Amino acid sequence: MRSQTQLLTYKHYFNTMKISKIEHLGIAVQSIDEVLPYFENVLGLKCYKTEVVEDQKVKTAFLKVGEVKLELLEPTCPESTIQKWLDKGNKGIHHMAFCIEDGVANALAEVSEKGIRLIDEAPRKGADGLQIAFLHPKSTVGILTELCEDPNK
Ligand code: CMX
Repeated sequence: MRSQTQLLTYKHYFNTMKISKIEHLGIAVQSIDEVLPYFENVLGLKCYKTEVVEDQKVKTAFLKVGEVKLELLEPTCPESTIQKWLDKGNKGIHHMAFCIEDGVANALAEVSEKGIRLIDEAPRKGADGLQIAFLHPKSTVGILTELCEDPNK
């Protein structure tokens, strides 16, 4: 395990992943139906898709703000990581997702070398047809971070 000082310098690394944009902000909610009127009727955004991601135990709803998506996350069972997070009294923004130009697999190899703790060792299928991988918030300044890649681009 690397020390905090080593983690904070990264001086001898020349390469960094190429982030093209924020892909989405993940927002944890107990009920999509209950919060959707706020996003649609107050903020004037439009939900364009809902999808259940079985292996993540979540139902998702997507809205767009310009190029950036908001991903509402509703737990589908008590064992869902989203339900556990809500049960601890948290709510609101749960994670931040970046679009990686040069591939999630490359980025994982690179950040792992830098001592960042991975939740996913390899890209896997996420919502909205993306390949995704999560980095642990304990090594990403407290922000649960998702790396995303559109396999069709
Ligand atoms: N943001 C910041 N910190 C978080 C966090 C979050 N969203 N979720 C958990 N943590 C922190 C906790 O506060 C805890 O800190 P302390 O040890 O200081 O108390 C630490 O991380 C560990 O949390 P935990 O509740 O003990 O452990 P969990 O078993 O819940 O696992 C995590 C946490 C991040 C590994 C897990 O939630 C995970 O794997 N997340 C990634 C997958 C995910 O979020 N899927 C749903 C989204 C679906 C999608 O977008 O496709």
